[in-house]
Amino acid sequence: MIFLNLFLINLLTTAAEPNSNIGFCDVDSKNCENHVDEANAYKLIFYDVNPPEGFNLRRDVYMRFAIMLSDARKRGRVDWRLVLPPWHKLYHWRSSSAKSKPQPWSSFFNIDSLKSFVPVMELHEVFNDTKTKVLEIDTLYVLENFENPFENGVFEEKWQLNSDCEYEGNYFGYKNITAKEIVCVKFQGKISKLWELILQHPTDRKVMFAHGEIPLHDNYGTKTYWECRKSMKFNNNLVKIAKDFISSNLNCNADRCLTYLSVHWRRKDFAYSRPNDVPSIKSTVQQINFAVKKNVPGVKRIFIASDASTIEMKVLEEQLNELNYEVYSFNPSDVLLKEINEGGVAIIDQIICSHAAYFIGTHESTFSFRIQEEREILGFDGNTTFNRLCPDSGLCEKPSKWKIIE
Ligand SMILES: Nc1nc2c(ncn2[C@@H]2O[C@H](COP(=O)(O)OP(=O)(O)O)[C@@H](O)[C@H]2O)c(=O)[nH]1
Ligand SMILES: [Mg+2]
Repeated sequence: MIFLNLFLINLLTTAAEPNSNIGFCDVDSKNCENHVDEANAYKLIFYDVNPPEGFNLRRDVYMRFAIMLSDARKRGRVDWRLVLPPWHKLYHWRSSSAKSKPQPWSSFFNIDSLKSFVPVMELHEVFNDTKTKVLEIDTLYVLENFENPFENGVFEEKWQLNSDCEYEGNYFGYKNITAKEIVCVKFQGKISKLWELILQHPTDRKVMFAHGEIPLHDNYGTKTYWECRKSMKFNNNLVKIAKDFISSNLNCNADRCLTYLSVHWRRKDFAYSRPNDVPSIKSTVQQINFAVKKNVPGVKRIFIASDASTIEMKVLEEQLNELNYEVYSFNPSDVLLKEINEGGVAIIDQIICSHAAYFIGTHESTFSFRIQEEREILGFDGNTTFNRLCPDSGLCEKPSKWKIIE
């Protein structure tokens, strides 16, 4: 057994053929450390998402890849690891405190918990393991949509190689990542279909997909979906800051609080691009007041999570104060903002919304969807969760209820 282990270790280090001069470690070199490194021992899947997409759609794209890998492992394909794409200059992170350096997933999530679902690696771990300053992807697949997804009136799952195109991304903000081969592929359908592409180049060990948001979930809302979702626990530091806020401002130390109602009031691009989905300030106040009276009478504290401007927030707060509500929002000090950045603040907003007695979200906002999922995990009654702000007039479709499956 010991012999077999040594043999395997030897095989793996030999395969790496490192040479200290070029950043690798040469087999004959005295400087060569004799250890198995994960990045060389396993095949790696990297992915990237369309730059304008926000944090919460990116969380869903992660789940698609994580579930694809988990399903493949169940079928015996165990030699792949998923590399977590660093968070780099997201469109919504605009403040001067937003770090220009790509952020690892550990800034926001509990990596051990992610790993409990599927083997993932941070990109910096790949660099640590390869002991080189340059990372070369074997094949980078640039995914593109078909012009007409419903050709002949049907949505057919398919892919098609498309010559002549370029990768317009920036490798997560890293200058030292390249690809040996770039292949453009028109793609539509389930994410497990990506294996068909991967198997086109069976010797590849590092494969990347640009526009990882194009492939769809194989199945949405299944038991595996929820297992994956539950493993996406937040970073402990952010959880602690949120719980301290709830305890000291919202008078609750339980998981399911009775003391406040929370609202995700999405503004910015939603306020001007979806005027038929989001209400005016006046109507927002009326809807909050109505929801309290009907569902949680006696509650006086309202927590507002929002990307609204300071002016809009002030007007909303004043109007709620006039109805005798106490209004809370999470406003970090400059020092804390520098430490946790806007991504951390958004997560703290989500955690605080998740624990409220009653939640009202914004229609079709993935930020609100993630809060609803968190509340399902916490065991809230669905009636307190799947609620939305309605437009000032016209139709107000009820949110779909995505109930947890244990
Ligand atoms: N702190 C904070 N940020 C928000 C809030 N709502 C939206 N944002 C920011 O705006 C982004 C919205 O993009 P995304 O996560 O894709 O959600 P969606 O656009 O609402 O579906 C978030 O990631 C945040 O950066 C909020 O209530 N609080
Ligand atoms: Mg978005």
